[in-house]
Amino acid sequence: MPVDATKPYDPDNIFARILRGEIPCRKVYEDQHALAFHDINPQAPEHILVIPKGAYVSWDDFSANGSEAEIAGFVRAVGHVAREAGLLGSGYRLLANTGLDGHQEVPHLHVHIFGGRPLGPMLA
Ligand code: IU
Repeated sequence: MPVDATKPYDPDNIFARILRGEIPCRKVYEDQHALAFHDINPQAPEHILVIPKGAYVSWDDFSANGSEAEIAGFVRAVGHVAREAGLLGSGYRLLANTGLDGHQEVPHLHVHIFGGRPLGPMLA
């Protein structure tokens, strides 16, 4: 079920629990600002989620309330993960589903990295 991204952050959402180590994930990368792990239900040969370590519901929340260091660190982490996954040559797609119409299911900001096959035109 999609979530309302204007609601306050829920500290018990599944990605918050992954960040606290309460639930395992297949980790790809971690630094001070970000954690990246394989999506549990991959939609492409490479399907990685990158999440900020701070408590942000959406890109909107993050861009409005995140510090410069958090934002820069997160953006750099997304690029680093895509590069380390070897996707630069063939290309890839970044996606951040947001709120009800965006069909965001987990209310902690996450960027999907899809790659490893031709992805076709953007879905609307
Ligand atoms: P969305 O952007 O919020 O719609 O997508 C949430 C993604 O999180 C989706 O691709 C799920 O497969 C993925 N996911 C996960 O990797 N691990 C989990 O425990 C849960 C969801 I719940």
